[in-house]
Amino acid sequence: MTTTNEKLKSWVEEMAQLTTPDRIYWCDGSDQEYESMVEEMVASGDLVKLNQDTHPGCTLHRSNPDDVARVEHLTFICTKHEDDAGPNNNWMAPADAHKKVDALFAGCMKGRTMYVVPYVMGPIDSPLSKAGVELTDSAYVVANMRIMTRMGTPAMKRIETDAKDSFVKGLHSIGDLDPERRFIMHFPEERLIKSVGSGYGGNALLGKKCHALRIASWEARESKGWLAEHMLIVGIETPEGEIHYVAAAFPSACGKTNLAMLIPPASQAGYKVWTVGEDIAWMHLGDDGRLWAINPEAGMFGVAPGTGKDTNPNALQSIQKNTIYTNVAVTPDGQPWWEGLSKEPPEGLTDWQGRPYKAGNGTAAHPNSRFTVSCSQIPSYSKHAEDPQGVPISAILFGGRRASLTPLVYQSLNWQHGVFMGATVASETTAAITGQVGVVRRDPMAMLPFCGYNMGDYWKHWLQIGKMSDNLPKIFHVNWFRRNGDGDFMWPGFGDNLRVLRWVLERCAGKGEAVRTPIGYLPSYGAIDTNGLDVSPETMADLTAVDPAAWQAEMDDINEFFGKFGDRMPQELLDESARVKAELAKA
Ligand code: GTP
Ligand code: SPV
Ligand code: MN
Repeated sequence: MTTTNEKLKSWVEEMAQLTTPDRIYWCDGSDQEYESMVEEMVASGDLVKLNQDTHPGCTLHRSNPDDVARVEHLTFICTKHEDDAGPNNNWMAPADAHKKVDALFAGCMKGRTMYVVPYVMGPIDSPLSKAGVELTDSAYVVANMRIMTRMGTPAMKRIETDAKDSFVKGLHSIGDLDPERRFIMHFPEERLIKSVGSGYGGNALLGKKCHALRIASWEARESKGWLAEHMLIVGIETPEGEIHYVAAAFPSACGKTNLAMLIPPASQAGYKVWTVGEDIAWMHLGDDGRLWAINPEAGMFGVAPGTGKDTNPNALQSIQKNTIYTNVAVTPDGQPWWEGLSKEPPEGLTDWQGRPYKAGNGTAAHPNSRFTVSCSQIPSYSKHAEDPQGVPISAILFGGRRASLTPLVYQSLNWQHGVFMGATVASETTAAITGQVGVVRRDPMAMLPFCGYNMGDYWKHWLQIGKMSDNLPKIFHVNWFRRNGDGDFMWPGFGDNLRVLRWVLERCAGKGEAVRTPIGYLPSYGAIDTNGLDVSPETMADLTAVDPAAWQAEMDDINEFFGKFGDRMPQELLDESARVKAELAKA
């Protein structure tokens, strides 16, 4: 196979000249192709077959122990002007970046196959979807792309019939997996991604963070009227049978997958939850002035640890078949295992590195171990998830993982204040990125690692959307992760987060009791249904209160952060900050 698209054909030839693969293989995305690639990887040791009686179609990949998460310090936005990348990104001049990575790409596919992977992000026939082509020398990446995107012949058709040749180009090689020779480079002005030296997740599956967030966020601002966001999309069906859609941005490993498929607790009879997306949302302004969201992805690359029958039974059920596991542990009879699947590690476990499990060696599964599975296997997958126009969003939630300060939930006073709330999200770092875990950092809109341009301009884009419609979603901030003096979570989380979503939807409907404070509307005492919960009234009061002194300190930190953006900083957010600070001083 090849292609009738001349631009694609010549780019593939050029990249083959650079990387010198032994073979070029054009992927069609068929079941047969997937199965034969899996067999090849099992033969080469790249994949291990899991227990086919309990987990049919499931395999395990053990990545290089130095290649287990996204590498933010090696991720670059390469624009002509450094200011266009902004203080939120690493920047390199395009010519320098090309030179640097092309030296690593030179001859790197010798002895290997170059796979040509055409893909579409979004429902295959949606006008909102976008195409790309990833060239990679990793069969594991191809198998994952097949699950995560609409990959193969239908995608190629779309690319060949697009007169504008708007597909995004991605060149990927695992190289020698040396962290010293690893770079994830983005050239938004060329609609191009070059990634070398990693085979893991967002570093290597270029449709996900590189295309659907970094390149797409750039494009969304340029063409106006839409947003590419690190957000889940979930539909809440009320006992009356109305479905309201919520989009929520939480940083990596802060609960998007879990919220997207929560199961209502017994006390919340009549509610149903429908999953549309669990990591990325593209939201377009509709003719009705509402924001309509599609999920550009077709699969999930979800965090394994913590996924259990009490926390996320929907996810657990999704991953019993046709799933690629990465860096989990294995039981003696070949079943996948991770911390949180059961209380104690089973006897005779093999850890994520393939060694007999020993308590002294750290966790059995890597903290950022993951599963790759098609969304079609999610029991709560929405029948509207493939709607070409997307689903209308009623509320946007921002949130982070913070042991103290930020309340369980509060609502912005208006769109501008909501943008301020998103811009000031802070969260404790997690194992999803290499580096220290548990350090609070600012992660605006959960997009710090994913915004493909200057964050100051990104906030302006958000504010601009606010001026284009008066029918936009209401904006809220949530925090499921407050801890008490003993270090225990104060809020039960997971399924019980529905109680918070109910208050959110009541507020959207102009109901739901709230108290206005300097930081926004907080739920009035008793406004959140705690019926049947083991949460004391004191804890509830604590979770829905503002501590003015602590918030003053927070405002100083926010202003210091805003200071980094210099003349790209939108005045509206500085005004908002000054307002909150002044109101706190009077509180
Ligand atoms: P990425 O895929 O990295 O973007 O992560 P995510 O935002 O989808 O996070 P995910 O839902 O996978 O959750 C990450 C971790 O947080 C898991 O270990 C969950 O068990 C845990 N978690 C999710 N929701 C809650 C919650 O409401 N309360 C508590 N305490 N933990 C939660
Ligand atoms: C994240 O880190 O936000 C993820 C995992 O969703 S990865 O695909 O590796 O970026
Ligand atoms: Mn994510």
